[in-house]
Amino acid sequence: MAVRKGLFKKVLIANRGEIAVRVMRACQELGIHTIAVYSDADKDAIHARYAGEAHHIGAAPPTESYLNLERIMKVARDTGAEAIHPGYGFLSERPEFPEACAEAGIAFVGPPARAMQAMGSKLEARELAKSHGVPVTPGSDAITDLDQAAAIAREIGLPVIVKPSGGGGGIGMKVVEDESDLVPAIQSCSNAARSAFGDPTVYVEKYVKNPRHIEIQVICDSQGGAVHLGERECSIQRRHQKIMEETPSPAVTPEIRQRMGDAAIAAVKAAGYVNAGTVEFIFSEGDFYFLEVNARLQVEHPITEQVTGIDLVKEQLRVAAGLPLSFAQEQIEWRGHAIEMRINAENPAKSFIPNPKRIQRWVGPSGPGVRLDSGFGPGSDVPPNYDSLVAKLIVHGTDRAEAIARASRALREFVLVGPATTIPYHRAILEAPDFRAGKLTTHFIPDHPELIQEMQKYLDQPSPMDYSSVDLAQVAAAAAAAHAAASQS
Ligand code: MV4
Repeated sequence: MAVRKGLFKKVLIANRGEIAVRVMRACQELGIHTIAVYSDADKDAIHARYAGEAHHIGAAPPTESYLNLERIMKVARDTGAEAIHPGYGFLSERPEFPEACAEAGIAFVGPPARAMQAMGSKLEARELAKSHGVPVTPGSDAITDLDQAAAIAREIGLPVIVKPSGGGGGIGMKVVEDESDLVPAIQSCSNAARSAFGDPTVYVEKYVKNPRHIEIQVICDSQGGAVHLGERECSIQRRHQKIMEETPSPAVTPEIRQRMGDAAIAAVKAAGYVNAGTVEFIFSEGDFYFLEVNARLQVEHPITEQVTGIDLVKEQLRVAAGLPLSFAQEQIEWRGHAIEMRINAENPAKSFIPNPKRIQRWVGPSGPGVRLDSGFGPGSDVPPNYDSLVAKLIVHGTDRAEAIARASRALREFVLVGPATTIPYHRAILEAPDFRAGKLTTHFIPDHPELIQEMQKYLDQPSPMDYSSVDLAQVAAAAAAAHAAASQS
């Protein structure tokens, strides 16, 4: 990487929605000129209006716009962008992106292509981690022989989980309880892996039952500096989509945090990683096992920012410019407790089916310890072409009890009329005794089907912040009707 004297003056943000706005907010504060890109579906989007300049890159389908590397690179070259921030999703973890940037002499605000490549292969990442002393579950190399697979599974001991090497996020994974199910599981996983990732390679791991999903935030500079910023508890997820995250984890002690943090740093350093990244672990009965590395800034990064006071996007921009991190490990202090709730335009009562609609009324929650990251507002259209995240509500309190109370308070204030959303579902989670007791596993959502019923009582409760109608009962009825209509359609 070329050594620079200071920060960038012009940055292109190759993304949309809340994360594009989040990155531009950091740029705005740093005096960096921002360049947005947008699709047909996002002509009036906030991210395009927020930027110093905005350029149309194509039609609404992602493949014709936010996934079109050539178009994005052309805008970057034409506008003289010195750096590109990829956000998350879209092209953010494609090694071709940092490669194209290197070729164009533009800094990529993310890891080098070779580190990204290494982390993209889950088997390679696992081997790298293992060889650097990071705990992994007992497992196999790439399965090449179906007859050998049975012997391997017997050696590891059932249950096992069959995983694709080509990509993470739970796609194609199969849990095997009976030996007779092993070969079909390998074939099914391999087929899914081939079509999703273009790589049929699979491997087998000992299956850890009812684990927590806990991840460590790391950031590395190009001078060898590497720090961890503690954990995020991400067990509350549905079909591998996180719904609510918190930090610290109710299960992690300072001693465990230190061991997980050291392991996470060892894993990313082994890969020559630079920039912000996340090391995922499964956690069970006090033990943790490496899963994979997410080579990007994640959706849930704000809870880490709230408890550490560190702006991860500003640090990303520093390290991408060749500057050292602005702080050392010893300077990091974790203060209080933070929770993020993903507010999706989805109907929880109907298997969380997306419900993209125009936002008719919107009053964001505010007050002490409340942060709202969104790329939408009153009058915004939520397009059907992209994911259904409309806002992230992040609360911070002195301890977990205050954070929970603050989360409930903020959700009560939030006026979001138009699409059905996950707001009432979050209110139900916050009241659940298991949640309050910190009893969390990756099966929390399927284990608590009653939350859908519990959510109903919030549908006809008006927000005290909704002044758009004199008749609050009428406002409540409109919100309930919107949910009811979404349930029928
Ligand atoms: C596992 C596991 C249990 N044992 N590996 C899923 C996504 C990817 N990041 C890794 N995942 C898991 N790997 C072993 N050896 C549990 C998960 C897992 C999970 C599994 C089923 C349903 C939901 C899950 C949520 C998080 C992690």
